[in-house]
Parts: sequence; C-alpha cells; structure tokens
Amino acid sequence: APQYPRYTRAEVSQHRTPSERVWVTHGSDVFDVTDFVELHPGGPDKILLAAGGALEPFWALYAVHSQPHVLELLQEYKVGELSPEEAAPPPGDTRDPFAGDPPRHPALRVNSLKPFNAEPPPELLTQSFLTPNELFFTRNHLPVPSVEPGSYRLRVEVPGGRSLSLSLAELRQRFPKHEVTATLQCAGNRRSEMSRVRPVKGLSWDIGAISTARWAGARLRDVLLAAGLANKNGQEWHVCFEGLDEDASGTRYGASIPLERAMDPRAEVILAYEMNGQELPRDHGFPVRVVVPGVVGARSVKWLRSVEVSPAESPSHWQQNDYKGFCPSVDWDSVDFQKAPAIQELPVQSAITEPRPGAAVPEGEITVRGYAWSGGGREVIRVDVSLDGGRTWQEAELCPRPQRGRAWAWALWELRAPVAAGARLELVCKAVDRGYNGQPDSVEGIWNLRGVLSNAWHRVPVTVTR
Ligand code: MTE
Ligand code: MO
Repeated sequence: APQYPRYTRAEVSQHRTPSERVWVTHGSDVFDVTDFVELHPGGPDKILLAAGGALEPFWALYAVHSQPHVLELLQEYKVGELSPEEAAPPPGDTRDPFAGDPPRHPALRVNSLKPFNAEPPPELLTQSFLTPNELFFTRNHLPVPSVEPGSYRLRVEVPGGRSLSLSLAELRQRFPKHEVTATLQCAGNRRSEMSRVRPVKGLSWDIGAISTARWAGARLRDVLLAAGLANKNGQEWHVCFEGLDEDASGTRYGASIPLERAMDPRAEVILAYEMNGQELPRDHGFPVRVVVPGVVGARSVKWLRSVEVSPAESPSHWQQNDYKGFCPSVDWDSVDFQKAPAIQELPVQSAITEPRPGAAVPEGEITVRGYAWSGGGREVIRVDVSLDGGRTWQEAELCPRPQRGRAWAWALWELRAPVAAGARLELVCKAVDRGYNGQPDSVEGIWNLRGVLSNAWHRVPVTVTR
C-alpha cells in the first residue's frame, strides 16, 4: 500500500476554499476534493460546507452518500492520513486552560473560541429532524473538562437519604435506560436581533442556538429514589446540579430545577450518557449530562459532578444572576437579579432557516423552511408564514414528526408559494403552541439587557430574480 503523508486536523482545516485547495476527511483518510467540487451532484455550495473537516456528519444528513461507490470515488482523491495522535486531545500548553478542548467541525459558526460557543449554519439546521452530534450547537462557559470514564463518579446527595457515588457502569446498569427526543435551546438564541435594537450583553447568537437529539440515560427520578428521597410534602424544593468544568478560581458551572419536575415521570428528566446513539461527545458533557426537556438549555448541566436535593435553588451565578428576563427599561444600573425568577420553561419560538436574509431567489415557486418549538412540552400546532411583512398569512406544512408523549422536540416546517420576478419580499414566520401562545410581532417590546428570550416574529427580506 502507498505511504501517505500524515496531517493534523488543524492542517486539514486550513483547506476550505478552492484557492487553498479543498480538503475533507473520512475516517482517518484525508482527501483533496478541489477538482470534484464543481462536479458534486448536490452542487458546489453543499460540499464546501464540509470543507476542512469530516464528511461523516454531512453524510448523516444526506443519506445518498452512504454507498460503496461513493467511497470508491472518494479514494481517487486521497492525499494523506490523519496523524495517529489526532484521536487524543492535543498535548497541553498548560498555561492555556482551553488547550485540552476537543477538535470541532469547521462548519460550525464560532461565536467565541475560548470558551467555545458555536452554532450550525441555519440551512443545515433543518436538513434533518435530529441534529448530527458534530453540528449540534455548543454553549460552553468554561474549558471542557477531561474526564477519565473509568474513574468518573457522580455524587448524589439527598437530605435524610443516603449519599450515592455512582460509577458510569453503575449508572448504566442499576437504572433502566430511558430515551427521549428533545430540543435544547439556549436562552440567548436569536440574541443578535435584539442587539440590533439596542446593545445587549452576551454572545451574538443568530438563529442556531437550538438543536435536537435523541438522548438516553437514567431517569433522574429513579436515581433520587435510589438515594432514598422522601416525600417533601408539597414544599418547593430543588435539585441542584454541578458540572466538572471550573474557572481559574475553582468556581464550577451549576444550575437547578424544581424537585417537582425532577420527580414527575412525565417530565422525563434524565442523566444522559448517550446522544443520537453514541456516547456523549466531550463538548456536550461526556460522560454524563442532565437533559431537562422543555426547559432552557442552561439547566441541562454537562459533565455532571453532583446532584443535590436542596430547599434552595442552586447558588450558582448562572441560576441567581443570569438567565432571567426584565422590563425593557431595566439597565445595568437598576437591575436587581433577585427580583425575577430563573427562566425554566421557554416561550414559543420559530425561525426561517431558508432562504437566508438578503438572498435572491428565482421566480416561480419559493420554498420557505424553518423550525418551531415551545417550552414545557407544549406542541406547536401551527406555523403561519407571510411573504409581505405580516399583512397576509399562509399556513405552513408541519413535517411529520416521530412523536411519543409530550412535544419535547421541535417541528420542522415548509411553505411553497408562487412568486413573481422583481418582487421584494419580507418573509415572516410565527408559531402557535398547544396553549395558543403566540410570538410578539417585534423585538422592541421584549428587549432586555441580557438579550434572552428573543422570540419575536422572524423576518427575512429577499428579492425575486428572473
Ligand atoms: N453545563 C456545564 N457544566 N457548563 C456549561 O457551560 N452551558 C449550559 C448548559 N449546560 C453549560 C452547561 C447552557 S447555557 C446551554 S444552552 C447548554 O448547556 C448547551 O448545551 P450544548 O452545548 O450541548 O448545546
Ligand atoms: Mo444557554
């Protein structure tokens, strides 16, 4: 067999445009597909999204690739192999706390590198109901901890009960495995639209701080019962979670949910060790994270270190002094974080993923695509779409959705409509949930200093060309 040169993932990621040559990987093979880009049956744009990184998550989206002749065709373009060390985290520059972070897919749009915060490109977001793990949005406040799965222990503390220290094997074997398909959305999703009204503090998320996965793990309820949780007689207790991620002063990420939700079997709160049938990726909480369906992403604590039942909410900064909503007039001088409750269930949300703002679409028929979701398991019952800024409306078609129990996952939707050349359209979408809750028509009235809960009608201007 020929000897191929070895490359690191970082070197591969330098090759993202035809002028730098377009490289991709599959398994541990590196391919230079520059000459294939124009020949790609799905169009050059689609293959360029994978440029500089792994093909696997895209092939998961576009199943036509998973055929032997496609792999054979690819072999013609092989130029190298990944270095054997690539599987392991890069050797530590010990002064950089982020040096041990895992490699990421270059298709992600990075909002901040250290800590790592990134979202998938909007048009990829709605290609599949389940978001491939490599493209799932990532929201890290701190460096990704390195966890040795063999020595991992989860501490569980229940007042009046017994404390548990569970290994990964015990978590898998002692408790029935429960699966739940749930969308996670960051409270800051669509913050960039809020900062266009007036500046806000926070990462400038576009519409992609939301993704969906099939999670599997132990029910939190089962674990708390095993720890001897006694009836709290209607008192409002909380379950506090702490992550293994910490800052230079040893402060760890933490958050809490009401005990009532944790114990409600229909709320399906789990301690997940699998995501879309694979072990949790490092960025998403390896080896164990909480998944709280229907609740703001901030409570689904990753790299879970401890679970503690307490009469008070988590004392963490992110529970007490962040992730809360305020009146538009409240500024950083007047804000009192103790006055507002912590966000738990999120309001109804929707956004247009295709076409993109400013796009020129061909005359004839336009296809508008997007997602819609609501907190608390409230099913989206309808998505309305306007092509004229909200004067007239048409009902979008909701894509069939594998559903069981409550609607923890988003609904993807589509609308096709005739459009004439020369038109300037303002596409708008708004969703309605099972409680007939709707979205506000503009951002101004819901603006808040932290830029959270941004769920106004989503507006996308496009022009129609001949
Ligand atoms: N858990 C820990 N330990 N550390 C974090 O920084 N971020 C939270 C939550 N859990 C966070 C965490 C926030 S704000 C969100 S929106 C979700 O994780 C994002 O999950 P994801 O990165 O898997 O998409
Ligand atoms: Mo978040």
